[in-house]
Amino acid sequence: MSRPKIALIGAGQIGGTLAHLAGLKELGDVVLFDIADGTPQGKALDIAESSPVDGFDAAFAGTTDYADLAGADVCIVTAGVPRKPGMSRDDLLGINLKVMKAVGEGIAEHAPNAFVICITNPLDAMVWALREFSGLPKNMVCGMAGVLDSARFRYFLAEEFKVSVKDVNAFVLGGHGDTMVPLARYSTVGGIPLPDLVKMGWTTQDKLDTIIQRTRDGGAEIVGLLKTGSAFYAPAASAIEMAEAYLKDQKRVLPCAAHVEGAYGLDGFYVGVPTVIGASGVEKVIEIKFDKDEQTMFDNSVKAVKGLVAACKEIDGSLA
Ligand code: A3D
Repeated sequence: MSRPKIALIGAGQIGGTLAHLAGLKELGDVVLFDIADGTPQGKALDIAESSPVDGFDAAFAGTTDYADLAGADVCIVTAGVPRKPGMSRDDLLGINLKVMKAVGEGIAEHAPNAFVICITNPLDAMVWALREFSGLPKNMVCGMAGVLDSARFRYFLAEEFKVSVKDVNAFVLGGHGDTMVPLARYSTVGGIPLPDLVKMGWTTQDKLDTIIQRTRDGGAEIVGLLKTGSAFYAPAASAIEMAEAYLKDQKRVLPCAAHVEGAYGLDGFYVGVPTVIGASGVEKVIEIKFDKDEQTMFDNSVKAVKGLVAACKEIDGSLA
């Protein structure tokens, strides 16, 4: 049986890290695609040369030709431009929308059976546009944001409680932006929900509020430190978790930007929700009950994403 084929569209900071992680985890053979000739080839060769040291078997190729995506089982899309200090994710919309058109058409022609994970920002609008341009089934196209936002929340909570990150679970839903919705009620340390931990006196509501705000600002904090680009290690690890769930039919419960039709009162729209990811892609959207405040935050987030989708339709008439 041949190995799965993983196509990474965009061989920049996240693309290169994705390729390295896919190799280390022996998820399959990797093709790196980019328009910057030399970058995908150079990164592919560099990672391949690390394989004898780390002892993993996988083929790595770099290309500027969409035809080399042929037969890919998974496509992870990071093509486009990242944020610089002072830029919001939404500032990237116009440039990255054009990139999604080229990428969507390339995937439709050469890898129509792939499970597609979009990372390019502004995430919720770009994954919607990528699905529209590619025409792939809606359950086979999703966006990575919730796993990353939840990982940031989990890390900050583990630091606050001085416990292992392994014992902290957290859910961040909604759009990937300033309006994201960290859900304290559904987040736990050793199975104990955060509001109970406040009642037990293990932390204070003020500290929890600060952590929630830091989670919302998590991407900007890294952009501010790096100055030349945005986060890439944690985003890559998060997308690899989703790809692995698909390739190994793990039925993982992961928050991701999924096409939601019916649930949450939405009528065909990409936004961050809890999902089950397995061999059929996004197999289920889990509808949880919000309390009043959570519902307000979620509605706010949906409104922001709808605004971005409307802006996409204005820029590219074929999407209207
Ligand atoms: P970067 O290192 O600049 O890599 C992007 C790559 O895309 C570059 O190598 C470009 O040459 C390439 N590229 C540009 N246009 C095209 C095209 N038309 N076809 C193919 N390749 C192209 O950026 P990065 O890897 O740091 O980030 C990639 C994207 O991910 C950006 O849009 C970021 O904003 C986004 N991002 C999203 C998250 C989420 O949580 C959703 C987190 C971090 C970054």
